[in-house]
Formats: sequence, structure tokens, C-alpha cells
Amino acid sequence: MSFIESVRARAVWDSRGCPTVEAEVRLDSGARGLAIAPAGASTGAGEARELRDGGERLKGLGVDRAVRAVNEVLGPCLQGMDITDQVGIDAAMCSADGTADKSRLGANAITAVSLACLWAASRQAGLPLWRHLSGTNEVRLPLPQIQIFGGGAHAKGSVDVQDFLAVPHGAKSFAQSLEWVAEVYHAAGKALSAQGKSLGVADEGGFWPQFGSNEGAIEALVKAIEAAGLRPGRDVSIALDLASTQYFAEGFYHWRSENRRFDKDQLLQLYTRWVQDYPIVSMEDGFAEDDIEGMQAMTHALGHKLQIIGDDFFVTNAPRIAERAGQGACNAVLIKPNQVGTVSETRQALETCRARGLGSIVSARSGETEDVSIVHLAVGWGVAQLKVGSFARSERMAKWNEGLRIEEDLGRALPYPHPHLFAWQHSS
Ligand code: 2PG
Ligand code: MG
Repeated sequence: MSFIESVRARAVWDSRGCPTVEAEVRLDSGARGLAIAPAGASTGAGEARELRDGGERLKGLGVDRAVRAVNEVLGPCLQGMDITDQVGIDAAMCSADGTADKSRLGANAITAVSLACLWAASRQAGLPLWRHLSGTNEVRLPLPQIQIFGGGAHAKGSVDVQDFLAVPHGAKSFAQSLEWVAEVYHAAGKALSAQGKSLGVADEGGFWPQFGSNEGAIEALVKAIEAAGLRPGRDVSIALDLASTQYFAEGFYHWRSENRRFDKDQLLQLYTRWVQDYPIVSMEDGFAEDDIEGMQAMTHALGHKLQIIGDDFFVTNAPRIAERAGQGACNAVLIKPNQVGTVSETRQALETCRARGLGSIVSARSGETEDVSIVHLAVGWGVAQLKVGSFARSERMAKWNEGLRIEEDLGRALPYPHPHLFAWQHSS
């Protein structure tokens, strides 16, 4: 057994140049774990709360209070605990915080410490984190969802839909899936430059498009898949994160870029046509975080041929997943550790998905760093899909590259991707 000797935190910087919390856990054996909390921009109202300093400095985003919460409260509280007892460690942090949303000590502080403990435990066991988590279970690499165009809260003034993503479900290995998406990404960039529509890249590295409409971005993505020499719908399909909470107000969905507004029925009609006209396999947050009726209608109408993901809708919260899935809303759940704040609660959310027959996708946030924990969680926990943003910027590439290293360790002997994924595409 090995025990926690110290837990310290420091402020570091994320991919948007904003401060975030890094935690460092040291064991009596000398083993060490390090992890950094990510940060969202299109956050759900039900997420665990970050602790930020407020005030003028750094637009109020400083994390000195969260760092102090680690150094003065969480560290002393965890000192001496058995590092293999992740559930106990996380429970101790939750009770030290004492709030339902982790707002006293901060979900940024608690997430960083929880993940750093997990890394320390894997180091102590002498195993890569994914192997430490998987035990003797068979594992394989997840199928990626990779952003090609970014919009919404990640590219202000662009289109309203947040993520236009490529899903390379026809690839035979993780390495091949990345190579295919690289071709699509570069083909998309080339086409945008040729048309004079490139505005650089959005928060997650996807191109920041100047399209006249949201549908225009979908058309451009289909063309980019073709230009890359790949077959839309057979090799590479499309996923959308509508992030619709961002433009829902007073019962209507408002698309500023097109000066249009939709009621629930009209929005569902539009989605239904898109699914007919384009090779779309997955749609996330198609209705707003509390629009249970909209999500139920969407799942009822399209759930047999489409992955319908709840992100802000579920906020990685096990009781909320159980309740809302029981009402027939969504058939898959986005899993983001910092939405709920600890490794154990993230695991509970995943177990709830499995018990209810829901799909799951481990996801990064729009504000990220070099931290690669989520790749290990996805592989080690056997989650079939991974969403990390685009195919540019090192906070994203660090994760894709970590997946390549893990695939090499595994020897690529396993079937890829997970065979049940998007089965209707393979058989069409
Ligand atoms: C999402 C994420 C990642 P954010 O909505 O799925 O794309 O965005 O981290 O801003 O919530
Ligand atoms: Mg989302």
C-alpha cells in the first residue's frame, strides 16, 4: 500500500490563455501524479462549478482561490489516504467541499486533484494509466469525433451550430482514422482559402468558417470528405454538436447567423431532413439542456438511425442520466470529468449509461491543455468514442498522439472500431 504524502496545486495556463489548476500528488513511495483541469465555454447550468477569483484581474478568471483550496483544505484532508482508494479520496473531497455543485472549493480544484491521484496510483502500480484502469479487460482504441469547422460559442460571429465533426468509422485502426481525418481537415482548409472564406481557427482548432448558413457548413464538410478521396457515409460520416442551449430563449431556437427562429417542431423537421440529405450519424444537444420534450421527440423520431447525445442535457451526472434516459430522451451521453468533478462520479455516470443501454463518448473541453488523462479514461474504461476537438493545436494533438502511442502498445491486433458502432453505415 502507498499513501498520499502531499497534494499541492499551482496556476497554469490553458489553450485560451486563461488560468487553470494543476495538481501534483506525491506518495510516500516517491511516486507522483500530475493533472490539469480543463474548462468549458458552452457550459451546462447543471455542471459542477469552477472556483474563479472574480474582480478585475485576468477578467475575473484567476484561480488563486482554487489553488489555495487545494493547498490549504484538500491536501491536508487527503494526507495519509491509501492511493488505491479513489472512491474514498473523491468522497473525502466532496464532503470537505460540502456543497452539491462543488462551488466552495471549486470543481476545477477537485477535478485536478482527483485525476492527479489516479495518475499517482497508476505510477505506483508501475502501469500506464489506461492499463491500470482496464485491469485484465480487453481494450481497444476509441473511434474519434474530430471537429473540422467550429462555430457557436467557440467562434463568435460564425455559424450557430458549435461543432461540425468528422467520424471516420470505416477506418481499420486508430492510426488510419487520424490519417483520414487529417486529409479531410486539410481538404476543408484548402477549399475555404480558395473561396476566400477562411477566418483562421476557432477555439478547438476547427476552421472558423464564413459560411452563409449552418447547412452550408455541412455541405462543405461533405465536399471535403470527397476531396480527400473518401466516401461520405461509408468511410467518414458527420457528427454535429448543436449546443442548442446557447441559442434557446423563450421557447424558440434562434439562429442569429441566418436570422431564423424555430419552434420545437420546426427544428425537428429540419434535423429530420438533414439526416435524410447528409451522412450524419450523430447529433449532440439538438435540444436545450432542459427541453426534455424536444429531446424525447427527437429520440422517438430519429433514435433508431442516429446517435443522439446529451451533453449539457446530462452534465455527466449519474442521477440525471438515469432520470432523463428513463423518459426516453437521448440514446448516448457525453462524458466529461470536470462536468461532475471527480473520477469516481465520472465512472458512475458511465456505469449508469451501460446499465441503461446508452452509448457513451468521452470528451475534452473547449479550454484544454497538454493533459492527456481523458484518452486513458476512454481506453481503460472501454469507451467506444472520443471527442477532443479538431486536428490542430497541441492541446488537441497531444491527445490524438497519446492514442497512437497506446495503440502501438496494444499492437493493433484488436478489431477497430468497436464493431457495434454505426452498424447501419457498414451494412448500407
Ligand atoms: C462541448 C464542448 C466541447 P465546451 O460542448 O461538447 O466541444 O464545449 O467545453 O465549451 O462545453
Ligand atoms: Mg457539447
